[in-house]
Amino acid sequence: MITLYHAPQSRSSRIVWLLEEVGAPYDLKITNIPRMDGTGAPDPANPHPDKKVPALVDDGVLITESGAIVLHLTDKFPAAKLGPAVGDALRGPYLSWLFYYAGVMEPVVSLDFAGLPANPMVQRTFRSKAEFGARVLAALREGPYLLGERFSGADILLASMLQWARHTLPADKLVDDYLARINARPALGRATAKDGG
Ligand SMILES: N[C@@H](CCC(=O)N[C@@H](CS)C(=O)NCC(=O)O)C(=O)O
Repeated sequence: MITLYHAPQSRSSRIVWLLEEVGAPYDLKITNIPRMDGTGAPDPANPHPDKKVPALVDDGVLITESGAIVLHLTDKFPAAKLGPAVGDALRGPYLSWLFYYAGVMEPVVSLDFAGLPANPMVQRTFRSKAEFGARVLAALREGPYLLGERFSGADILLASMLQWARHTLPADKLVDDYLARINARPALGRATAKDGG
């Protein structure tokens, strides 16, 4: 049994979306978290070590971090074809996008949101929005998705960031069309309907 600890309109919303995409039965545990506006509080029932969401428990095993959860679910449900398997030529690009998203894009966007000034150490480690924007645009030019013809868990991570902060990528029709295409997915509609808590 899969249980998702989920706070509405948060990073766990994209995992609700992915669970709808894979079509697996799951239990949604609505979870309190501290919010930026000062509301909310850590939920003692949340098994996440930092009391964050998403936290996924699959057959008693806890998985945290959006990228890890996406990889776990796309591997576990291969029939959904949302994650190229080991041996598939797209596995490398798939892993690269998942880890680039988690290890570079989210930190850069967080620093940007925090209004921190550009810093040589940060630039050296992560580069900047300009570099990841160029990389995404190059992929979408081949498109229509990050892995070419194949929609994947990596698109769920990227699109969920864009749904919240479109300006993190360049103002380009390629990105707008990409987002519109993804926003029309029925699984996203079902997830959004469940996201109110
Ligand atoms: N890197 C983590 C970030 C998780 C995260 O920061 N989640 C936020 C919600 S969007 C949270 O639970 N915040 C509550 C807190 O900071 O205590 C992931 O992608 O899973």
